[in-house]
Amino acid sequence: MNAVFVTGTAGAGKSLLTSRLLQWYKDTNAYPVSLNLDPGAASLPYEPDVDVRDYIDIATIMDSYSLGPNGSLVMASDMIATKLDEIQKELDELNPDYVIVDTPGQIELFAFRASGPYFVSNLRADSKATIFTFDGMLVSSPINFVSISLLATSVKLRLKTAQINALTKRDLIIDRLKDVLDWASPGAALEHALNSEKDVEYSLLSKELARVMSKGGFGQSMIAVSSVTMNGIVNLTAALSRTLNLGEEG
Ligand SMILES: Nc1nc2c(ncn2[C@@H]2O[C@H](COP(=O)(O)OP(=O)(O)O)[C@@H](O)[C@H]2O)c(=O)[nH]1
Ligand SMILES: [Mg+2]
Repeated sequence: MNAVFVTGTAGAGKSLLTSRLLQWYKDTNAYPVSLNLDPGAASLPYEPDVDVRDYIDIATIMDSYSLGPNGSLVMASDMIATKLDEIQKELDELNPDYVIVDTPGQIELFAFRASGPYFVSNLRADSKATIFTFDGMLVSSPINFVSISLLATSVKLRLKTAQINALTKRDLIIDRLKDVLDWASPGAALEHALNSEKDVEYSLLSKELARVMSKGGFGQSMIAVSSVTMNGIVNLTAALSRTLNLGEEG
């Protein structure tokens, strides 16, 4: 079983991408299953094969502990790790080629508290990879690009898995797709773009951060995908195969 964790900011397109990856693997005669790890998910664009909501119920938590919606989401996220054994058992019984893991809408509840990293490192799988989704709609300026790259780096530091950066909603950003992909590529495009930013202080800070991340090996490439047109999904799954195989060899 190969585990693919789909992470990213709320609304970046994690759940829809999860459904598309499932479909793509099914179409190529592999056996993928989905794992929904978002206890707060109201509706999902796929039918989860394994679902953390079967074990953690937000409404019950709200009632039992007199918590509001935010407090109960935090508590529910902290409980994810305690359900690892049950979830592992369900997955082992299904015995899939791939498990595509849709993570909680609020990235900080998953990546920056103890539960998410514990779950990722203790789930038993042959190989693991994380996809960090850059919301195409949010990457509207070079400075925004750097700030989301920082978040992606931060998630990598927390989850400690091989990570692939995916730029989502490419169908909505065709006019600036080339710019964004240039910023993500090795070379001087990002620095040039940041030089044109009006505010010198933020331009300098962003350039320094971009330089450090690039030196540290962050973001060698970015794969633009659309979960509406399916454009780029084949590139993303090819990158996943390479990453997952590397993990096996290493
Ligand atoms: N046009 C377009 N919309 C998308 C794409 N991916 C996601 N969306 C939309 O963006 C919204 C958030 O997507 P969702 O998968 O729920 O994001 P999540 O919060 O990261 O799970 C939904 O309305 C999706 O239909 C895409 O590639 N293209
Ligand atoms: Mg979602």
